[in-house]
Amino acid sequence: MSSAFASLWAEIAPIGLTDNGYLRFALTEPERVLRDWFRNQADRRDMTVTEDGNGNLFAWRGEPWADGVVLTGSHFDSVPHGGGYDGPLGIVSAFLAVDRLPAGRNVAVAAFCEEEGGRFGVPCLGSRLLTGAIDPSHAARLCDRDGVSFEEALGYRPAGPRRLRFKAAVELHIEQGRALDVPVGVASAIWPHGRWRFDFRGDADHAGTTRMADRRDPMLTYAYMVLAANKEARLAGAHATIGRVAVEPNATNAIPSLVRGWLDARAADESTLETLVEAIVKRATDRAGRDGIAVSVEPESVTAEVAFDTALASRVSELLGDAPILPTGAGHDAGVLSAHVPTAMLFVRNPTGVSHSPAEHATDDDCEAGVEALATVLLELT
Ligand code: HGY
Ligand code: MN
Ligand code: MN
Repeated sequence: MSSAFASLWAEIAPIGLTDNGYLRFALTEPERVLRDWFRNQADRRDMTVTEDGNGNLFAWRGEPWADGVVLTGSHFDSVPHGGGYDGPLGIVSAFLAVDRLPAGRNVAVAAFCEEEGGRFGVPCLGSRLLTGAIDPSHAARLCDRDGVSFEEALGYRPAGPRRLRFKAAVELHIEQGRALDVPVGVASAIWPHGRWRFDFRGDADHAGTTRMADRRDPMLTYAYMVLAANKEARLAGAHATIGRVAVEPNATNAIPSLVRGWLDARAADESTLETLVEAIVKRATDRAGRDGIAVSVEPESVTAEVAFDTALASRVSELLGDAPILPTGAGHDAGVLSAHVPTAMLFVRNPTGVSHSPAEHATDDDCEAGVEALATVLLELT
């Protein structure tokens, strides 16, 4: 007999599934179908659904936005061709945990908008708007690869912050490293991290007729930056990734005029991160000088280290039979909320640790254990 988790999970598993992982960009068709699914789940539980004017959805047990409600939930959006658990697991688990709470325990389930920053470039966009961590007019103007702005996709100007009167917040999320070898863990911290856009500009020219000595080819300087970032990160015991690049004119037989690469850099502490990014920028700039290339660096989003409420984390760990408490290098909406509301995170074991990939997976048993743990924590906190 399939578990309560497996049958509810099966309802959303096909939504946004491609032949290579999930494509669930914020406010696109698949995510809108997931939002409808969310509203249907809330209706089945007599929960009131509200939007906050920032693209975030909330299902409320009791009075919406009342004092003392405990918030749970996560996000629906995925990285392009990502896994199915990162985000949705926290929302499915939240509805199942609510089913296990006696009446009168007032909780809210959230579906935060654009957590991955995969479409509009700034991660946790919805929770940053809700908490005032980003200016609504700046957010409104963020555009996707097709030039559609967040305001156009939302259908209105984002409302911006509102006073948060939650008693506490708990986000359940699949673990994304290889550090958890029991079904459920508790988060201690989120590494500081950020995204920096490097623009390398050179001279467009003919691939066939331009002598090598006469070229100002930004692709070379870009390639150097990629190698330098990798080297500097290894030396610093930190993480640096360039997973996204854009080339103009992007033609096989044309030397590019512009190569744009996005650096994702993360480290266990602020000073290591700062030193890492400075080293990468310096090496790229020095090399650009030698190559006759112009380079500009734009920080697109920088997220400070999050240290979750230690008393709450230990209380939750104890409640869950001394579940391990561990940090993560992944950003989360819970990290944004933690500056405003006592916040905890529960991790569900990811046997391979692989994430942001179609190979991301958690077992039904561990997901069931996650639901049980979330219900226990919500019962205690409410
Ligand atoms: O990139 C991250 O850390 C998260 O998956 N948004
Ligand atoms: Mn993610
Ligand atoms: Mn996530």
